[in-house]
Amino acid sequence: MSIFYTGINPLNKLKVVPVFLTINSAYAPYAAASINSLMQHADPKRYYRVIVLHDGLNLVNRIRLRHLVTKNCAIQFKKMTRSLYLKAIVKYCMRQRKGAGDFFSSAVYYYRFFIPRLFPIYEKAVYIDSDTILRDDIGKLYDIDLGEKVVAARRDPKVTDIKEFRDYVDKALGVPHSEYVNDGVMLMDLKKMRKMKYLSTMIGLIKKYDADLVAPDQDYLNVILRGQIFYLDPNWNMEPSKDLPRGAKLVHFNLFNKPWHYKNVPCERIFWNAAKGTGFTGELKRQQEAFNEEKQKADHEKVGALIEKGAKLAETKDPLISL
Ligand SMILES: [Mn+2]
Repeated sequence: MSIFYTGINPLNKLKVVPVFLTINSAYAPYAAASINSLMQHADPKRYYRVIVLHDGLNLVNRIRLRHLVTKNCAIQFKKMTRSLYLKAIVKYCMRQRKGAGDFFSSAVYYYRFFIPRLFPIYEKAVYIDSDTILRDDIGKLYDIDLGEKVVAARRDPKVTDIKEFRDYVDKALGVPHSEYVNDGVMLMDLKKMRKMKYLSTMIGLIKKYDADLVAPDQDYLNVILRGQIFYLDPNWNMEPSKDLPRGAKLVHFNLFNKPWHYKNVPCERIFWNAAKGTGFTGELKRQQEAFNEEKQKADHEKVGALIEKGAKLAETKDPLISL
């Protein structure tokens, strides 16, 4: 545990709502906005513990994030140690990075699957990407009863909407696209994930197939947990849109149109309001200004390349990975 762990420590750990984010230094400003929004919507009668898994977040950023603590929301940092599993993932990512147009070649994406192992004190936890903004109390997500299921997540709208991704999921993963979920917002039953050895199963697939995939961490999840997923109300993982429904509980700035890169994108006000008071606004504004035409072009090309990759991988006769 970091010496910068602060805040409440209620006696009954089960009464705490544990919320995990996984970041590197580059994600710190977005994570700050996300954490800030979480705290703004927290129920004053409950306790929350935000746990940030990172790969060596610098001291300054840890201090800045720690400043966000409130009376009933603690922040804790946990640096990922180089276990054999993590080494296998880092190596896999290095090989993937050589493929052009890859969004998902960072080991940070896989940290969420270490949570069950690293935190045996928790039976259940919420995971959120750092490109999310809360509009409602995350404790309500934590309270959802998973029944027999292992995780709760929403059907991935990018897969529903984009034909190339639908074909990719059906053919390359062998998962019906209507069942495929986004892993950017999840309620995880950590006890069940420990019991089924989720992490070592995933590492096994990585080692066995060394597959070049469109969204590897998420693709493995969908293959490993097929049939064991609770379908979350889409309001808990909404795409930004001009007319965001009133019931939206969380906005996820997934893949394109990040408000810290582009002006005049849907839900940008929601993002900038959440960033207010975090101490990161200046940095975020500068990032947006620096995101010139050249960078925008490269960003669009990356998205195009990802869709193309999906189309190409969908040409396979057999799934690229299977249990
Ligand atoms: Mn995301």
